[in-house]
Order: sequence, then structure tokens, then C-alpha cells
Amino acid sequence: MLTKNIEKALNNQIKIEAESSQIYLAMACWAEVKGLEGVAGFMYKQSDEEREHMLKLVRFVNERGGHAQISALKAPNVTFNSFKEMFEKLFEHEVFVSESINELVHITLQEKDYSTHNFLQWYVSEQIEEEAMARTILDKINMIGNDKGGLYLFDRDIQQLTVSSASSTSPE
Ligand code: OFO
Repeated sequence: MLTKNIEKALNNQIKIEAESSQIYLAMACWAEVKGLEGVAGFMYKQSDEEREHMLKLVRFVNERGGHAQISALKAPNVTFNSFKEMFEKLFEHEVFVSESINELVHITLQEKDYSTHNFLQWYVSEQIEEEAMARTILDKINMIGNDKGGLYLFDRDIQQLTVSSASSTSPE
């Protein structure tokens, strides 16, 4: 059984994961209309993964005697000055999500809720992977600079880049 405090914190994370999905969906749309099909495909996939993260939390809250809240979401940014800026925003967002997960883990320890603490370990590993992936992408973008040919190859190859743990260990 979840305490009210934990339930509230998990519901907050549900909202963050839902907003992440919307943010990445907006990025996918921006990339698609700019003709970056590979980047768009990658972002659509990221958006789907965030929805899965949200659903995993929703089911956990409901199964543990709480009530998952589906709330209104903040509208995401829909345009970017460059695809480099878009990926910088993605990285910043993942760092923010990691901080939020860490805070959640901290609360479970304070409340001595070891089953929720255990459940959250999947998210802890996932955030390590997602931050690493965002960093790898930014390194590649910095290498490309203004080279159009480099951008073409990046757009072609990005779909091969997946978060290893996220793609192989999808949430139930
Ligand atoms: Fe939900 O992992 Fe990214 O934000």
C-alpha cells in the first residue's frame, strides 16, 4: 500500500513522463517538417518510450492501492533554431528527469517504502542510459559542425542509435 506522500510523488512523475512524451513528439514534428526523416523517426520512438515509462508508473500506482492521476500537461516548445539546439534541449530535459527520479528515490527511503524503491531502480538505470545517449548525440553533432554531408549521414544513421537498456528491457 502506498503512503499518500509516495502516491503524490509518483503521480508527479507520471506527469513528467507524459510531458516528456509530448516534448519529444513536438521535436519529431519539427524534424519531420525540416526534412530530417531519420531524426524524426528517432524522436517518434523516444516519444513512444516516454509514454511506456508513464504507463509503467500508472499501473504500479493503481496496483499498489493508489489512484494514478492523468492531468493536464504543459505545452511543449514546438520550434528550434537548429537541430543542435533541439538535442541540447533533449539532454537538459533528461538531466531534469534524472533529478526528479533521484528525488523520488530519496522520498521512498525516507518513507521506508522498499518495494517502490526497488521498482524505481529500473528508472535509475534507464536515466543513466538516456543521458549517455543524449551526450553521444551531442558529441556527434559537434563533430559535424556545419558540414551538410555530415548532417545527411547523421540523419541516415541516427535510427540505429537506441538506448540499449530501454530497447531491450521494455517495461511490462
Ligand atoms: Fe522517461 O526517460 Fe527520458 O525522460
